This record gives sequence, C-alpha cells and structure tokens, in this order.
Amino acid sequence: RSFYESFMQYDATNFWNSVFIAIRQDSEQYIVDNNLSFKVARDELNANKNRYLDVAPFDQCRVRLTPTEKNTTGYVNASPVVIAEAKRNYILCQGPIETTCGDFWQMIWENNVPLIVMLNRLIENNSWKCHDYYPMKGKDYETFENWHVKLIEEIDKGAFVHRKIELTNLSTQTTRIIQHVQYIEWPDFGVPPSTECFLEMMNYCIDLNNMPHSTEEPPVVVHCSAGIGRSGSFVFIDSILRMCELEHKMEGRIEEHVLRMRRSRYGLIQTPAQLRFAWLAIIDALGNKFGLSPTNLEEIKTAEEEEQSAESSTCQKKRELIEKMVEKSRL
Ligand code: PTR
Ligand code: PTR
Ligand code: PTR
Repeated sequence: RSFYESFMQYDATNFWNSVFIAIRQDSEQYIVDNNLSFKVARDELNANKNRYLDVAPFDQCRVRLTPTEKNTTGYVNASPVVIAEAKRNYILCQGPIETTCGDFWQMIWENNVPLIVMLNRLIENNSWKCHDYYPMKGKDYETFENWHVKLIEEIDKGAFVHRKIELTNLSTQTTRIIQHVQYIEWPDFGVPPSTECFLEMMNYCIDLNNMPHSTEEPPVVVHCSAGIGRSGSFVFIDSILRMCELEHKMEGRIEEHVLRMRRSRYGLIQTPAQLRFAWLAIIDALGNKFGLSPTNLEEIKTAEEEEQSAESSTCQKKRELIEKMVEKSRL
C-alpha cells in the first residue's frame, strides 16, 4: 500500500489511534530490549536542568557540553538525531528554562549550529512553556553567563518570526550570526491550523540554506517546550521529504521511520493527530511539488464524496496526479 493509500485507509477506518499506540508500544519495547537509560538526566546534579520530569535524553544518545564551573556535569536536555538516509542532522531539545539559557547557547556554539527552529510560543494556555532565552524587539540584547545575545533584525512573517541573532562568546570575544525561526501557530499536543502555513515556515527554513546537506555539516537545532511532540513531527516531515528529494527508497512502512527516530529521543510525535498531520503535510508538500492543485487532501476527499456517481473529470485528474506523485516520490 502506498503512503497516500495508507493515509486514506487510516482516515476511513479511524485507525490513527491504533497506529499511534502500536508505535508507542514498539518504542517502549525497543528501550527495554536495548537497555536505554536516563541515569544522567535523573542524576541529582542535573535534576534542576530538566523542564519536565518525564522528558529526558537517553544516556546513550545525548548532547554533551564542555563542563563549566556552573554546569559541572556538562548535561543538557538535548539529543542528537541523525538521519543518514536524509543526509540530515538535528539536535532536538527542550525549551530552555531560566537556569539553562547559558547551557543552551553554549550548545549552539560548541556544535556550530547556524539555525534554531522554535515551534512554540513562550506562553501557551497561560503558562510559561519556554524561557525567553533570546532578545526580542524592545530589548535587543541579553546576556546569559558567557553568552551575549544580540538581536540584529526581526522579520514578522505572520505565522512565524525570523530573527537574526549575533552570538558573542565573551571569553574569546568572537561572534557568530545565528538564524532563529519561530513558528507561532502550533499549540502543544495540537496541530497547526493548516499544512500550507506549516510548509511555508519549513520551506523558509530550507531556503535560508542552513539546514544540513550532509551529516558532516553542523546540525539544525529544533525545539518546542519538551522537544518531543512538535519537534518530532517537524523532523519526521522534513526528513521524509528530503529522502524523497534524494530518491532514497524507504525501507519498510512509514511507521517504522517514527520508530527509528524514537531511538534517538524518547516520545517523538506525541499524539495520533500529530502523526496524521505530519503525514498530510508530506502528501501536500509532494502534491505542491508535482503540480497537484488544490493541494489540500480534505478538499479532494470532499470532491470525491460529492462527485461519487458522476465520474467527474477534475476528480479523475486529481486521482491521476496523486498516482503520479506517489510513483515519483517512491512512497
Ligand atoms: N519545575 C520544572 C521541573 O519539573 O523540573 C522545571 C522548570 C523550571 C520548568 C522553570 C519551567 C520553568 O519555567 P521558566 O520557563 O520560567 O524557566
Ligand atoms: N509532562 C509534560 C506533559 O505531558 O505535559 C511533558 C510534555 C510537555 C510533553 C509538552 C510534550 C510536550 O509537547 P512538545 O514536545 O510539543 O513541547
Ligand atoms: N505526557 C505524558 C504524561 O505526562 O503522562 C508523559 C509522556 C511523555 C508519555 C512521552 C509518553 C511519552 O512518550 P511516548 O509517546 O513514547 O509514550
């Protein structure tokens, strides 16, 4: 069954919950079978560096910082996620808390990160989901321990904000420019309002030309509040589209790609609806690429339902385009 057919079938049979539960069970099993552990994250010395008690990097797959006087363990709640088939390199992390902003900028510096993709707002549902670790219009610089962070430019793009930041390492007095893209339309445990506005943000990030083209290049940092739900969905969408572009033939079912990603960080993609959204975003992105218009699958489905009896030519044409797209993308 193709990627598109699976999607339609899961929708028709209300199957997303079951698919998601199976992924969850299989990833728990993987953790047990491979003795993956969270000892460092749970260490007393690191306890105050985690935003959520239940979200932590594996000991076997975590970003290590050069220990400092303040952070003697070099611990940060962050996981490298390398997807070789997509030639992509990501670091997924939690939204910094007040005491870890310096650690966060140290991680950006030590890993030569050129781009930060932030998928949350600072305040959601009346509570703080991330510390304001970057300067905003109105106050154009902040200092966190060894790091001076200066806002160079802030560009409002509607559904997202692009900030250009100058990061200074105060101990060496050297500076770098970091791109920061914040998508503001994605509530935690929810989905964005449309695939279009999400893809617009994602393509903008790609066009900045700071997403890695090989696993040797510095990683892009992706974070939200916990760094698992929304961040995991972003990585899923970007890496699968990248594999399509590289004409990499996916082994196994798409669900297995979520499992593979989850070997690097716990809990990636947090809800059945997020999985469905990610899947739909991929279909829509491929649809755009191969000239399927209108791109939204919901519209196609409605059109199909409305025009079931009379074999409509537009409906037929859309179906043919989808077949072409699925064939071309090898999904
Ligand atoms: N209380 C959290 C814990 O469970 O460890 C840690 C935490 C600390 C979470 C601060 C959020 C915080 O908020 P802020 O974004 O203001 O730093
Ligand atoms: N214990 C938190 C909770 O369940 O609310 C952990 C958590 C928070 C998990 C947010 C995921 C979250 O979403 P995201 O990774 O998209 O920020
Ligand atoms: N949000 C959950 C809670 O507070 O109960 C915590 C949680 C976090 C549960 C991640 C499960 C998670 O991962 P998975 O999706 O792999 O079960």
